[in-house]
Amino acid sequence: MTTDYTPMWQELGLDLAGHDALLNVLGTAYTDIYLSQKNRPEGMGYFDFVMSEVHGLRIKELMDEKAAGRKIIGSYCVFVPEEIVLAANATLVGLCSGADFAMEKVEQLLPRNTCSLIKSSFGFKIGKVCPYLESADMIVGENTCDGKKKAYETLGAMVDNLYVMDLPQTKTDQTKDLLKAEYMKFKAAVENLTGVAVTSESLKSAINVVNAKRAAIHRLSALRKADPAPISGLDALLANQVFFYDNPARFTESVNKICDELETRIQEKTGAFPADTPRILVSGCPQAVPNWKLHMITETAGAVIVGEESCVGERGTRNLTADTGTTVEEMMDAIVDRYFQVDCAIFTPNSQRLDHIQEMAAAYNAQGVIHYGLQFCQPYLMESIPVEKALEEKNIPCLRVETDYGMEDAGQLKTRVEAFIEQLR
Ligand code: BJ8
Repeated sequence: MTTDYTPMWQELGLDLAGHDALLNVLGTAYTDIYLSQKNRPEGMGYFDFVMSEVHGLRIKELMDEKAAGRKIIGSYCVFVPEEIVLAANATLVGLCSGADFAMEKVEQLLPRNTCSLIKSSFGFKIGKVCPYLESADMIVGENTCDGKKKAYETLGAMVDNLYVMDLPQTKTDQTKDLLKAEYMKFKAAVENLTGVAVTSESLKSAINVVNAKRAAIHRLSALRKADPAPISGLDALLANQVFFYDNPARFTESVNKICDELETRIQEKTGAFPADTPRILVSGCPQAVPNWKLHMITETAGAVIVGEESCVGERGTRNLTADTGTTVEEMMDAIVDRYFQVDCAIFTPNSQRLDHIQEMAAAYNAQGVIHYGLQFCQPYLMESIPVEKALEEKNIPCLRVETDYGMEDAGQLKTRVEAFIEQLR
C-alpha cells in the first residue's frame, strides 16, 4: 500500500496541483529513461526506490528529524561543507534545480538569458513544488558565478532564511584565508541555528561520515574503468545525484553494496553495454536531478558514459578531507584545504580543471569527451574552448554542446552526438 503524503505536503505549503503535475512528469521520465535500460545491476533497485520516494519517504524522514529538534540546511553548491553542517547536528540537502518549472513567472524575475539551473531553482520556489526547499531552516546561497550571486539578491526577498556565503574566485594564500573566514562564519551561523556547538569529536565524526560517502562514490567510479562498463552512465549519474539527498550512512552502505555487485559483474564480464562500446567522458556544468538529458541521448545513441567531470560527479567528490586533526581549528583547516581544491570554472586561472579532464579521460579509458555547457553559463562555456584545445593536444576528440533543460533541441543534439560516436568508432 502506498502512503498518502498529501497532508505532509500541505503542511509544508506546497502547491498540491503543481506538485502533482511535477511528480507525474518525473515519474514518467524515470520510467522511460531509467526503467527501460537493459542489463541494470540489481542494486539499482535501491535508487529506484529512493527516486520513487524522493518527495515522500525522504521528506518524511527530514520532517521527523525536525520534530526531534534537528535543523535542515539546503544548498545549491558543492562549496557548502557538509562536515560543518553534520557536526552542528543539522542535515544538508541539495535543493531542486534540474528541471524547468513555472518558467513564465521566473522570467518576470530573471532575464531570459539566465542559465537553466538558476531559472529552475527559482521555478521550484515560485511554483512551491520543492519540499526540500520548503522544509529547510536555512538556505545557503554562494557567491560563485555572476548569475547566481545576483539571483540570490532576488531570492533573498522571496525567502526569509537565505544565508549568503562569499567565495573567492582566485586561488592564493590570501583567498584561502578568505575561504577559511567564510567557513568560520558559516560554522557560527549553523551553530546559532541549531544551538549546538561544533566540537572536535563531532567534527571528526562528521568528517568520517562524509569521507565514507565520498569513498563509496570513488569506489563506484573506479569500477566504471572496466570494459565492458558494469554500470550505465545514467545509473552512475543517478547515484551521484542521490549523494545530495540521501541519509549519508545509508547512501554509503547502498553504494558499497552495488560496488560488490559490480565487482562480480566485472569478473564475469557482464556489462551494461557490450564490450568495445565507445566510451565517453562528460565534462562541464552540473547535472542536477532530474537532468538526465545528455546521458540519455548519448547512451541511446550507442555509447557509454564512463565518468562525469562535474560537481554532480568527480569535481564535487574527488578529494577527501584529512582526518588527522585533533582540534576544531586543525579540522577546519583540513576542510578549507579540501574545498579549496574544487576546480569550478568560476576560478581564474583554472588550469587544474584542464589537467583533471585529461587525467580522467586517460584513467577511464574514454575515447572522447563531451563538454556539457548550459546555455548562458559563461564560466563553463568560456572554459569549453581551452578544454577542447587541451584535449586536442592529447588527441582526444571533444564535442562541445550548449543546451538547456528543454527537449526542443533533443533531435539536433542526438544527431551531433551520433556523428561524434561514429568519429570515435
Ligand atoms: S562549484 S559548478 S555547484 S558554482 S550552470 S549557476 S556556473 S551560470 S552551478 Fe556550480 Fe558550485 Fe561551481 Fe559546482 Fe552559474 Fe553556470 Fe548556471 Fe552554474
